[in-house]
Amino acid sequence: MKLLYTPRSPYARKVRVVAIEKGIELGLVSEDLVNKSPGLVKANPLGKIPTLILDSGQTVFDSPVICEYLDSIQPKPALIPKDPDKRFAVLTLAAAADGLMDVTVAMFMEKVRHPNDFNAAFIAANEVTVKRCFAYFETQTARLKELSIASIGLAGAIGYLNFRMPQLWQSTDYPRLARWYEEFSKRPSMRETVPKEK
Ligand SMILES: N[C@@H](CCC(=O)N[C@@H](CS)C(=O)NCC(=O)O)C(=O)O
Repeated sequence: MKLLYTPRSPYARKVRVVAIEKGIELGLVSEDLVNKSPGLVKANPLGKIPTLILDSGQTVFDSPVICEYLDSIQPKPALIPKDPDKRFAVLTLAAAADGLMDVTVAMFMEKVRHPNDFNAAFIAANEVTVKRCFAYFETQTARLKELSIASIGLAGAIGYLNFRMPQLWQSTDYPRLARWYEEFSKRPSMRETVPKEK
């Protein structure tokens, strides 16, 4: 199994953490997202990472689907509960964590594309969303204590925000979330996948 990824992507980090926690070995193939490889665009018409290529040649994307695939081939530890109430609570929290990644990536890309004349109103609106998400996650720490697709996704989302825009992570405003994040970040799977540029 090969994972097309970049070492900075929070979506790819989520998949890598899931694989490490489950003891699944992934062959990592680092991709250039500016000059996309024929292998990437053949495997995924969207040209996005993470994309998983199975030994059979079948491809699986995007990151929530890859995580579900990994959870189905190696059920332990279970990261997506089966019980409907728990399942949709965890999946909803995971969707919020993915959304936090989306917002952070969008702000970062706006500043990369327009370093001198970025859309300040767009950035300000997204910063408000980031704060709203943190306030929401601050109320969800009891659920986050369990290792799940939601806790893994959120830790990766906060890690990415810290990597790109550390000034937005005002941990003193969210004491329970900050304590949870500090503890979660000690996991070997998190330490092994800390985002880096190359
Ligand atoms: N919803 C997707 C998002 C993946 C994504 O946006 N990946 C970025 C890198 S962090 C990417 O491939 N960007 C290249 C592009 O959009 O052309 C997922 O969860 O996998």
